[in-house]
Amino acid sequence: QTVSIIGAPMDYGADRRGVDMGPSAIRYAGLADGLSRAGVDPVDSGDLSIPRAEERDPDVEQPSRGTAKFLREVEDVCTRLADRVETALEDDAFPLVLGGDHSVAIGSMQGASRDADLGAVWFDAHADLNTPETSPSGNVHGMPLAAILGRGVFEELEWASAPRVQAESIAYVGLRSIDERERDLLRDSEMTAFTMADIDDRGMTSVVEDALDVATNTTDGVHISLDLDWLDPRTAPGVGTPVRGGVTYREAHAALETVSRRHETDGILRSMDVVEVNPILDEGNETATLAAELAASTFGKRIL
Ligand code: DIR
Ligand code: MN
Ligand code: MN
Ligand code: MN
Repeated sequence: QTVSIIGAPMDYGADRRGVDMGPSAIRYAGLADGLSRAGVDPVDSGDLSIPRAEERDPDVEQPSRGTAKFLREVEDVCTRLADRVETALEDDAFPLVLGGDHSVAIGSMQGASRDADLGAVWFDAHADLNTPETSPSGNVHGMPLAAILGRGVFEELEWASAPRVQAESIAYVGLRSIDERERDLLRDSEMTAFTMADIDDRGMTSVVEDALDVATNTTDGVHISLDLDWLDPRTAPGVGTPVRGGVTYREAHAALETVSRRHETDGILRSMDVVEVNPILDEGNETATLAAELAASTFGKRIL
């Protein structure tokens, strides 16, 4: 299988600068080699060109309700990214998107769901379900699922919502930081949420099996969204919003090997993004290295 690596060096959606260097750092950490060793054929299709945030005004063109910084820039990047993802799929390649902050997932899921009903497994400390009205930060990286599902003011923004992604087909794994008003949105939604407590109780493998059942039920394929702040900050320090009590190194590999095994038997995967690696906050590129390893695990890298 060909894996098309698409860099989306965007940091409009997060407060901390530096996440735009994520694609370079993950490539430098040996992504392509790792994928080859896992048995797939990586083809690097380069980076989207993205103007620096300093050249832009974060406040222009706010949504009719609430705040979403750089929303117009996010729209521009995600629209181009969605086209790239769709093209990769049309060429029978698997789109692997490197972020960038998590708002890139709006573009990757848009593109991956144009010709398919898409489920998703969201590996993240955060729920990413704020709308511009509920967000305490105004940062779009805390909103991609609300955008895709057309919640709140996103309902009016056609570029953001993806009608072929249903809440019932989305499962979170590893949640541990949810904003107050975001919690209400999550409780009222049809999404399945596995928190860190579920992983403690049942073990990672069994939780991920259930998450995959949710994401494959009545869909044509699964999108994997991997936010590196899903991991414990001691293992993955290079992220903008670290939250203590996260997934361990071994749990993370177990999770993505579980995804890989299901893909080998049932061909479930359609697209993936790996986001929020911030080299400026990292220690010796270890978070980027982990991101590259976990991508390789997803495509079948095994110990034996
Ligand atoms: C927070 C942080 N919930 C927000 N979200 C993050 O700004 O909406 N998502 N860091 O990955
Ligand atoms: Mn996230
Ligand atoms: Mn098409
Ligand atoms: Mn997160």
